[in-house]
Amino acid sequence: MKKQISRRELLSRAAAFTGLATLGLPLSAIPALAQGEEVISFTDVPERFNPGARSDSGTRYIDTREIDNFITPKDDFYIVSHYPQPEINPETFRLKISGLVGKPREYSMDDLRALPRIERTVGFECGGNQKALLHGLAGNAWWGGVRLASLMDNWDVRPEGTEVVFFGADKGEEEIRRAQVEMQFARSLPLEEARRYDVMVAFEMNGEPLPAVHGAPLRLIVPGAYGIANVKWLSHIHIQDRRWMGRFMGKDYVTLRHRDVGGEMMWTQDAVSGCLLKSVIARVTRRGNRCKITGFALNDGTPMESVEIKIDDGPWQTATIDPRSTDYSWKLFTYDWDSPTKGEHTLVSRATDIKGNVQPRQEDVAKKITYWENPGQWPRTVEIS
Ligand SMILES: Nc1nc2c(c(=O)[nH]1)N[C@H]1C(S)=C(S)[C@@H](COP(=O)(O)O)O[C@H]1N2
Ligand SMILES: [Mo]
Repeated sequence: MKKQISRRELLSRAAAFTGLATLGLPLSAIPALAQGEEVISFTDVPERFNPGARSDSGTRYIDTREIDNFITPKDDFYIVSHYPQPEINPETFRLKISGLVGKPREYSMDDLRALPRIERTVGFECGGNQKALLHGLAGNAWWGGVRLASLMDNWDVRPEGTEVVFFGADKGEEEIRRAQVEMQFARSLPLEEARRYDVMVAFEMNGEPLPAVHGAPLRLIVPGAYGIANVKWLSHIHIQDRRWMGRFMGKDYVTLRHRDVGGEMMWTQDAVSGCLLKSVIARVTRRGNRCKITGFALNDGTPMESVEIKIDDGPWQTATIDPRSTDYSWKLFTYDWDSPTKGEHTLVSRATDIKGNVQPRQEDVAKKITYWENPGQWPRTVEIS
């Protein structure tokens, strides 16, 4: 697949694909190409790449080659749901609080909406994001809701309460040591992490009510974490004295890697939690003799120092980070590539945070067996005609 895509072709494709033309929706969801600008094709796109469609398991990824918005439109945002989507009536819905608290309690949606509202731009990716999907399990949205710490202030959490468990209303059958049990989606956070200033229970996405598929009426947002932490259809919060060990903390979303533990190399298993420093080249456009390289970077919220681009065997060059970026948003970056020569080129990016952490090359990422967490530098190839 080495052809250049014209603006018209791209527009009609995008319209057909999202049904925007028929719905009469604003064109902002369509890649904004300036007059005379064209998209350059990557030559490394997997054959079975099928963005925008829901797979049998309900997963949907974006076409990162079409990223042109700082905020991902809610209808485009990627979807990962491990159990069937629960039906929740927001009128009768109650968020239940239980466990090592002064006394159990409940909040209706009206109770939550009456509290001081906060808004945060938070981007995240699925811990299972990967090259085969062109890293399309990622997005950035503007979430509105209530700060979790201010809710917790009223719970009289007992001193033994050290872990906060978040249950989604979605359930599924799990086979554990040959027993069939029904389990609810759940994740937990240590108390101190749950009380972090930016952690929120969200009921709005991009200024509108949270869509059902993204967790309506309520979801947890843990800025700086992989997507798995952001429990959708949040219906119950339970305080206990130990970590939750369910499927999504103790079995799946667990990275088996070989790493240094006090001077000894060991195989270790860690729950996917804080987002590893990462950048991805997503899109290349061209106008006349000038190319523009665009991508996104994500991390745990440590301020980003730089994103750099390397073309073929050239030096690392500093890209421009979108000034709308916040610590917890994704960071879009662009780089002007003047007068590229004809032929195939390799482009790679690397992110550096202010603590001096540098995104590792693929070969320097600690050896791991499981496919979760893919922060290595990702060289991409394009054909300039
Ligand atoms: N209740 C519940 N929350 C969930 C999930 C789920 O299956 N059930 N999937 C998680 C995973 S793995 C990811 S990557 C994000 C995806 O959020 P999105 O579908 O809104 O993009 O939600 C997380 N929260
Ligand atoms: Mo995920």
